[in-house]
Amino acid sequence: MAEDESGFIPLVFSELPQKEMHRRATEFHELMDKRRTTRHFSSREVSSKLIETAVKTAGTAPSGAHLQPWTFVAIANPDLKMRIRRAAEEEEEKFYAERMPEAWEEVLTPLGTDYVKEHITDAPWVVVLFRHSQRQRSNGEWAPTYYSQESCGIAAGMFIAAIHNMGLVTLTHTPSPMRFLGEILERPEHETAMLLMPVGYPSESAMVPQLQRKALEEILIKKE
Ligand code: IYR
Repeated sequence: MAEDESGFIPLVFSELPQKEMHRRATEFHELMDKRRTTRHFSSREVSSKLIETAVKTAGTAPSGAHLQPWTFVAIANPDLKMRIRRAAEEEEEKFYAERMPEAWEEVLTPLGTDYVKEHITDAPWVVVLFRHSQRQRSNGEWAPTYYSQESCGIAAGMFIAAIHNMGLVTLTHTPSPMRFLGEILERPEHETAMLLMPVGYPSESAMVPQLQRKALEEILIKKE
């Protein structure tokens, strides 16, 4: 494929037959509909290759001005996981005891969460997604990134889908505040921790809340 002077190349796109499109669409939905978030992880090992592949998949996400404003830190080291858990629990204990507003409690209580975060030490891997609020030019100067929240949100979604597709589970955990993650993981100032995702097998007694997903009619408005 010849490169154009403008730096553009032809799009690689292979059209699928209609029937195949419908088959794949349904199959993918059925797969994703089986995804559940659990807080109960087995400590069974997971190959680091699988984590690498999930991060590579996340790294295919579209991003504002293609700045790819993300860093994934994948932690298997038990001491680091323990330090993260202790710090997360310290913050979460204050949140659950003092900081949680009543309206928040109303929707969180049915999900049975509390300040104890054993998933951080149980899971073989903890992946922390850091969002870049700034980028460094090649001359060392700093400049903004664009739509980094949206970009990292999309990348996180793709990571979650990749983990589910490979037969593992993850949990989107947002310890609040999560500044401690940058400190423990020694990330630079322009990177802000956004999401902590334990990854692994579910424990044999893993539970999930009995939830209902909204019906299509509740989430889709068609204007034809
Ligand atoms: N960050 C806390 C609280 C929490 C908030 C929401 I919104 C959740 O969906 C679940 C938990 C925690 O992780 O426990």
